[in-house]
Amino acid sequence: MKNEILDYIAQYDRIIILRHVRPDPDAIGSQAGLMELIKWLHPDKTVLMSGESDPEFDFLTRMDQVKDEEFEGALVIVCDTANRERIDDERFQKGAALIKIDHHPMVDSFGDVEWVDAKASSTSEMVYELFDSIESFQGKPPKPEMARYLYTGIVGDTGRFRFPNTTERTFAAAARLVSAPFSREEIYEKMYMKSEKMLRLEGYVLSSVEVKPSGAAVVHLPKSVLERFRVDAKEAAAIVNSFSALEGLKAWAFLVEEDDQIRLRMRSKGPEIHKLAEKYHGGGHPMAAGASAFTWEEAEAFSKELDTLCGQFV
Ligand SMILES: [Mn+2]
Repeated sequence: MKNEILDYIAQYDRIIILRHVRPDPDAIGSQAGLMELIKWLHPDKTVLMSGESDPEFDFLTRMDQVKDEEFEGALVIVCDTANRERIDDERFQKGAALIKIDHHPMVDSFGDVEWVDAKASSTSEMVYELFDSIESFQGKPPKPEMARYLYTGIVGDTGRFRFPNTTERTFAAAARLVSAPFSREEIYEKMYMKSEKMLRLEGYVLSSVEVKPSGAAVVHLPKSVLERFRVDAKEAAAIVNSFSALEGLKAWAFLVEEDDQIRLRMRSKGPEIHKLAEKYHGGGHPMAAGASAFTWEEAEAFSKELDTLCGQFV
């Protein structure tokens, strides 16, 4: 599979790399890491990244402005995206060939080549392994920029090497990546330093959240609460992982009110939640998923279903 992908890359002069909407560190990390890898391997090729820019990741990299005609004859590679609907650039089919590289469980098959490895911690880990498979790079330290992107993606999707998706492969990748000089401190600071207001919000949520007998917990974060703590919807969603240690908890959701919808940020320690996410206009992993409700009634219906799902799980 890796060789097939490298063969495709060798055949095209222009390569456009995409990833999912509402990017996370692994989406950007795998996208930008793959770009650096291809540029290193083939300095003459044009490699572009497309997708909406997210200020949160400006410290990492920025997207290119890719013109429609640049898709013509190009190889398009989509990273970290299980289904076509979540690809952040609807022009993904305008290229001459399409490749998918992803670690989510297969939900939507697309592309001329699909490399899906649900056992990988992250797509960044897979891109690292693509790099590691290349003969001419054996024994060489990775390029610092590439290493920085891939390391960031792995750190993001493993919760700093704490989640059970962290394996020997993950540490093998990290071990070689950190042989390149880049600031790990900067990554941790940008991604995890919590401000005072975030700590206050976390305290508020932890003291008000109630774990139901089923093991489900739902945290309501309407605009009034966000305003009170002076955080935006994105910042509020960032503390969703702070709850895993609560007594008796099986699965939980943050209901975060945005301008046009209520985002349902779900996490689980047992019941598989991705199917429920799909039912509510979303998707994701069995233990981490995201969805949307468009009214509070719909959000309530979702909460009931989460409760039932947890109740059925033993
Ligand atoms: Mn990922």
